[in-house]
Order: sequence, then C-alpha cells, then structure tokens
Amino acid sequence: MELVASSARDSVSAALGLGGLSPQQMVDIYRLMVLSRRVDDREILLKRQQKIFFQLSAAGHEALQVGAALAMRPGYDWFFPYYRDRALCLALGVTPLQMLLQAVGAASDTASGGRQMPTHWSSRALNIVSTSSCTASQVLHAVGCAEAGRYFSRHPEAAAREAGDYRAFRDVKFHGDEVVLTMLGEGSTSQGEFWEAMNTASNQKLPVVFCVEDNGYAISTPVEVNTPGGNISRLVANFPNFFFAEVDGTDPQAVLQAFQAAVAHCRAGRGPAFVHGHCIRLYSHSFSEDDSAYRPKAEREADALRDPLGKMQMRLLREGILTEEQIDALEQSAEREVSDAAERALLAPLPLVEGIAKHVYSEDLDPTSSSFAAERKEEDPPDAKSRTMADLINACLHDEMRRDPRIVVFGEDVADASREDALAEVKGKGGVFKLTAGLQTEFGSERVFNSPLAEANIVGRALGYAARGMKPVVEIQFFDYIWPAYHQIRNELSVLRWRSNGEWACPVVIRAPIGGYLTGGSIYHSQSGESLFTHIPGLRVVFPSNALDANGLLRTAIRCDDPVLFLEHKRLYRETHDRAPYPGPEFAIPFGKARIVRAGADLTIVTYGALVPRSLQAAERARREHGIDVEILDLRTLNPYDWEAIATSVRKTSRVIVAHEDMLSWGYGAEIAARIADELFDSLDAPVRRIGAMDTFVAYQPVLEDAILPQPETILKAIVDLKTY
Ligand SMILES: Cc1ncc(C[n+]2csc(CCOP(=O)(O)OP(=O)(O)O)c2C)c(N)n1
Ligand SMILES: [Mg+2]
Repeated sequence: MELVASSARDSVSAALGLGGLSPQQMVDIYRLMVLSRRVDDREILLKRQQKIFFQLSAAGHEALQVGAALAMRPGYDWFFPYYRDRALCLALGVTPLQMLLQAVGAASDTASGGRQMPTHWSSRALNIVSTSSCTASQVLHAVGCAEAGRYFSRHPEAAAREAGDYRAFRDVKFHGDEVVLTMLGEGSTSQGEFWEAMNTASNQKLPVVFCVEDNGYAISTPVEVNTPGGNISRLVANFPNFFFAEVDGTDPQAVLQAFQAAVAHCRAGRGPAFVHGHCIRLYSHSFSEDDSAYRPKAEREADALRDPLGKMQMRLLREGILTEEQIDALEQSAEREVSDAAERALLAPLPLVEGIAKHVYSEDLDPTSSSFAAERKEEDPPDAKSRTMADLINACLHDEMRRDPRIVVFGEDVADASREDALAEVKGKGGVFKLTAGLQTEFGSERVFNSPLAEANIVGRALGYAARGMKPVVEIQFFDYIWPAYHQIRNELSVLRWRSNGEWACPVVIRAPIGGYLTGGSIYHSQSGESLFTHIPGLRVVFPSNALDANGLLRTAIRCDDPVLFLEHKRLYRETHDRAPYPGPEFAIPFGKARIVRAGADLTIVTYGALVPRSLQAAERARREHGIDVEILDLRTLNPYDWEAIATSVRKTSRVIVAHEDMLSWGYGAEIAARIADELFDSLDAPVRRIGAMDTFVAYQPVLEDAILPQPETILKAIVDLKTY
C-alpha cells in the first residue's frame, strides 16, 4: 500500500507541473479511492455480522482526501485528521489491515490497541497524531504542532535528548519546512476551537493547511444552520496571511492542484492555508443512523450522481485509460486485498484485560519516585531571606527555563509586554499575579508570550507543542475560567497517551490560581473545583500550601512525563506564614508524599491548600482550649495522593476529619472519607467527618463569604465534636 501511495505521490507531483495527471497517476488515485470504499463496505458487512462494533465511512470524500494526501509528505509533514479520513490515511500509508485491526479492536491495532473506535487515526511513523472523536479539537493541536516545528528549526539545540527528565523519552523530529495538515467537517467549523486555531495560525503565519470537508451535513443538521450564508469560505476570507482555495472535492485533480498551491504557500513560510472542498456524504453519518429520516430521496439520488468513484471511473473509461475489464480487475484486486486483511484481522488476538491501566500515566518516568526527592545542594548559595510562594514559583520557572530550552510559557497576560519596545520604558506585567514576571525579559518573546484571550486555545496548542516533544508550562489566569479548556483537558490532554496505547504523550503543565478567602473575590474569582480534575485519569493534580512545597512540586511537575494541573492558591501567594528561603535550582519534591504539618495523637485532619493554615489555627486552639492533640496531614498532591500517610495517621489517632475549601457535596473529601471508611473501619473510634464549603457559590460581601467558606472555628468545632463522639 505504501508503495502505491508514494509512487502515486511522486509521479503526481511531477506531472502536475506539466499541466495534468498522467494515465498511470489517475489509475493510482482511482485505486486508492476504490480501496477506501472497499474497506468501508467490508466494515459495514462486518458490523452487520456484529464482528465489529462501530463504523464511519469516507464514502463521497475519497477524492478530496486522496488529493490532499498526495500533496503532502508522510513521515515528514504532520497530520491531525478527523474521523472520516480513511482515504487520506490510506494514501499516507496506513494499511487496510491496520484499519481493520482497529475495527475489530485487536491487541495489534497500531493506532490504539483496541481502545478507540475505528477510523481514529494514529501513526508515529507517519506523523499522524492520535485523534479523538471530538469535532474540531484537533485543529488547535495542529497549530501547536506547527509552532513547535518552527521553534525547533530556530533552536535545534533544544531537540537534544537529555537524561534526568521527560526529555529522555520525548524524541524530536523536525526539518524546518514541514507543513501541518488538519482536516475537519463543515459542521465542526462552528466550534470555537476552529476560530481560535484560525486566529493563531493567521497571527503567527504558521504552516498549517486547514481542510474543510464540506459534505453539507453535520449528522442531520444542514450546512446553513452551522454556517451563516452556507459557505465557510466567505466567512474566513478576511483572515490575514492565508492562502485560500475552494474546490470541487469530488474531483481529485482539482483538489490536488489546490493543495499543491496551499502546501507551497505554507512551506515557503508565507502563512497558513485554507482549502474548502465540496464533497458528498454518500452513506449516513455513521452506520448507527439512517439519513433517510431527514434527507429527501431526490437529494440523496442527486448526491449519488456526484459519487467521486463513479465520476473517476467514467473519466478513466472516457479517456481510454482503462477498459471496463481493467476496471473490474482493479476493483477485484482491491477487494482481495481488503478480504485478506479482514480475514487476518478477525483472527488477531484480542487485547488483554490485564493491560487496561497501561499508559494512563507515563510508564517511563514515575513522579512519585525518590529520584524526584532532590534536596538543596551544598554548593547553592545560602539564602536566608524568606520568599513568598509567588516568589518561589517565579524562581522555579526561571531556573527550569534556564535548564531546559524546550520550555515555553504562554497564557493570558503572562508576558512582560507583547510590544517588546515598551520594555525599554516600563517594568512589564508578567501575569496578573506577577508569577511569570521577568521571564520574557530573560528568555525572549519566542519562549514567553501572551495567548489570545481563549482558554481552549492555550491548552489545545500546548498539547500540539508537547506532542512534538516540547514542554509548555501554560497559565490559566484564574481557575474560574478554566472551563472553556475543560474539554481539551478532559478529552484530549489527559487521554492522549492512553488512547494511543502509549504512542503519543503530551506532558504539559497547566498552572492555575485557585480559591477564595479574598474578601471580595465573589463568584468568578474564588472558585475551587479540584475534584472535577482529580476525577480525570491521566492528569496529575498538585495543590501546594506553602512556598517551599510550591517550588519543589513545580519542579517535579515540569520535569515529569505526565500532564499536570498545578493549582496555586491565590490567598497563599503572599502570606507571611508560608514563606521559605530559596532552595536552589535542583530542589524537588516527589508527588504522592504528604507532609505531617503537625504531629498529634488524638485526631487526624487530612487537608491541603488554604485549609492547611486554617486547620493549624484550629489545632492550636484545640490544644490550648480543650487539650486535644491534633495531627495535620497536608496531602500536597491530590492525584496521586499519599494513602499510606493517611492510613498510618488514622491507625494512630482513630479519629479523622477530611477538610477542604471546595463545596462539601461530591468534593475531594468524599473519596478520601469513603476509602477510610472502607479500608480502615477497624481502626476508627468515630465516624469519618468532612468539612467543606456550603453547597453554593462564593459571594462578594465578606459576611457571606465568611459563612460560605470553612473557617478555623468550623474546624475547631468539628475537632471537639469528634473527640467527644
Ligand atoms: C465536540 C463534539 N460534539 C458533538 C459530537 C457528536 N458529533 C459527531 S460527528 C458530528 C457532526 C460533524 O459534522 P461535520 O463536522 O460536518 O463532519 P461530517 O461528519 O459531516 O464529516 C457530531 C455532532 C462530537 N463528536 N464532538
Ligand atoms: Mg459535514
């Protein structure tokens, strides 16, 4: 298959320069289109026989996809396709056998090992980055991927493999003129992520080809509902720096010509390209639905007349390139290839149940390991001055950026000044909380820069960067505004490694200021919500309570090989009680190791974040006023969390409170309390208590805020109640 594809590609490129396709090239293209249709039809048969479990076809899109693929260089250029791109992937070099192995969910499915539906592509060798089912999330990854390619071409030294952190496992490939292709349906252009990607590709003149496969429907929704005026080309026409083409997507020659011009524009560094191909959806959206429920018969029949296979076949006959017998022979040979592949796929061993948890996290680098327990080195200059959490986070970012040229920092307002000239005169912004202050000044605007005001843009691009081997350390300005990025975090960032069976990874760090107790922070600057992230497999969640921990945990977050959500409590940024001297550039704390903040014999409080100092206040009063000796455990990381430390403490004290700032119901404490009740029942002398905020939002008026969020008095009362239970 690869031979056919590459020979078609090379010969086609040569011939188009001469003004047309040679007969052999047309035959090669036709064969790829037929092969794609045959795999679709075989899968439909297998689905009817209940031997596979899902089916999505490229029928009607083949000419557009083959034309696109033949203008690209697989394994050199980069690809972010969508679920309908069978013919594209065949033409790039994915084999029918690989496709059918995924359809049956075989262990040897090279794209996902039986984890993803069919047509969810992935191939490291071909630079096809694993795709999800989410419409349009992939286009932001394509943008980040192009940015990373440009970065490595300008800083080749950053590509070096380094031992001691994630770089040992993240190989880098780049050429300097590679192009990134991303494909999506016309319905998917309604997603904000599409516009966010167009924004950055345009602004930064990135070598990304966006191809919209416009089949006129998004499941049952016709194009004019998704696209005002019914034509996406008209809507995007004013984006600067783009090459635009709108083509008949059922004509492979027209498509190829448009793509060659688009790719040339990108390769030359002139900017991105947008190719809008009008095609047809010949079958229903998927095998699981029936389009006769919403499309009139006449319309479906008219579409069938535009079947790109039929048109190409007519052309081959009309121009005397193939006889009917030769077409029959070609189709039979494609059919045989697909039948053989199906037979083999049906016999392929299934994945082992024992392997389910593999690749949820990095198999290579364990952030809980003692290799991350690096103390302050002797030769570091002693620095007695106590620094705030904000200072020590900023110091860690400076240290790590000096050490690792693959780190880039971006987010809203994180730069000192986007207009660099201003820095001659002004101090610079460096983040709304100043946590990134001075980074742009020291490391330059290529490594530290402002994003557009769009959270999905930040996380989606970061994924693309990281898939290429870089280490984005991005900032979400306020946790309260992380929600536009939640889709990217939940459905993309955290699952990329698992869904590709370890083939791809994106160890991004997301820093996010969180929490209340601000006196006036109100609903949109006081939120907690960490349990919504600890509930995501594949994502590490860190929540330090003091300056030293923040420094050491951020270093581990940056050096490790997993995506990390690093939660920074705003109220703790500049407190006096949690300060520490600068611990040097190698100080690190492993994940999953709780800290005993205060040892005690009578009762344990398991807590983290802003409830650490509040629990401490309550514990001191409990000792003074009631003679109760409380032990406090600061979890420091919420996923993973230190179960051993919890169990040891509860076995000692037999009484436990789980305390957090977030709302009580469905909060992080529910899981910890349930596990204690389950596994430590015999050690308990009293029920497990939980403390959390009221089940409401945080109000602006301080009287209300104080009543909503847990206070030291709340904790003290629970301590006394539980001790006397
Ligand atoms: C974010 C998201 N929302 C909804 C869906 C369900 N869904 C799957 S495909 C689809 C329609 C996509 O239409 P279009 O972009 O035109 O692509 P086509 O299927 O027509 O090729 C929808 C709504 C999804 N997969 N992802
Ligand atoms: Mg569509």
